[in-house]
Amino acid sequence: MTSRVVDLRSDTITLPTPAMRQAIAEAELGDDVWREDPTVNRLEAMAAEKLGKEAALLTASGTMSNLVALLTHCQRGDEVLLGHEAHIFHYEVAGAAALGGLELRTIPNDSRGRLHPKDVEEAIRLPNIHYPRTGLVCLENTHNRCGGAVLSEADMEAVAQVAHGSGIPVHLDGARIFNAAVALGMPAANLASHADSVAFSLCKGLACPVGSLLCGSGEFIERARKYRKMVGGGMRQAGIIAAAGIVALDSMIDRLQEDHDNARLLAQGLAGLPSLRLDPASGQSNMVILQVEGIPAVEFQGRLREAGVLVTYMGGQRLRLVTHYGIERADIEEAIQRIRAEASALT
Ligand code: TLP
Repeated sequence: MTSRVVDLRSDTITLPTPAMRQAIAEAELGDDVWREDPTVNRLEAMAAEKLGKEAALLTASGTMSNLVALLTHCQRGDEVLLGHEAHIFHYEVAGAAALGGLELRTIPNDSRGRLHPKDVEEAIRLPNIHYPRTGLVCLENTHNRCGGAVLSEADMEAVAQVAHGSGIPVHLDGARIFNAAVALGMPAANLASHADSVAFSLCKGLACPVGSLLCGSGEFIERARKYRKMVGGGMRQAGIIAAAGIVALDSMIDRLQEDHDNARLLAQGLAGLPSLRLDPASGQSNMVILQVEGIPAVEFQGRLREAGVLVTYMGGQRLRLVTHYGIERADIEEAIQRIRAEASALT
């Protein structure tokens, strides 16, 4: 039995593997703004291939990939349609509004992270002197604030059909698209095929220290490259980052299944307690969301911290627990015991 702190705050806290550290040390480098970093070029080609797109662009973060995507798809004054629980809406500092002059218009996400195609259809602006232009529809898969919910290919296709039917492109915030692909047992390219651009993260379950890839058509990525430079994201010997990304794409994707197994175990271990309710998608990928009853969720979060389990506060009465590289089955068993003990003190 372990007595160490079980840190389930996020998969962003993962540390690079020994193979990544070695690849970083040995990476062949050049100036990537001049497109002369062979390691970056290799990673971008690999990412494009994995996602079934023509090209890819390495950026500093998921936030930067999403911002660059929005800037590239839209013009100032456009409206972007996205779910009310979207990461782009909640956690990206309104960059699209501040830097892109874009209006973010939310439509409801259901508890499984989905957008209803009918809601998307109704929100698309008709030509009218008073209206902004609808410039983009955004999806998120897996869905962070919906407890790691996995959108099926059909869910994505239904929304894409509506958007594309009105000539509107679709961007996928696929920070955890490989979690979705592993959960569904299908290539990530199948999911990506319903989006015109896809951003995915290297620094979450794939355990890289830094980085994200924006993928799309060759023409789109050419324009995105310019916007990346504009937001200060033209990095020089970025092969240092890309080297770890290559290791991740080669060897860290299938491992995500372990995180999903651990999340399912966690969800099962916490189910049925009178003072804790689980959001419906809990355990679908690498997350569990708890609704705390009886005391403020932040207070319960504090009690869990005292008991050696770190979790994230998600607003309202919700706490998020994320499984990731570095968390073993024994840690989950320990976390379940500690959380159950704290929860039973509430009743
Ligand atoms: N999510 C982080 C926090 O920002 C909340 C986390 O701990 O989960 N899209 C999605 C769906 C994300 O979950 C995140 C990060 C991002 C984009 C942004 O990625 P980074 O942190 O690399 O900018």
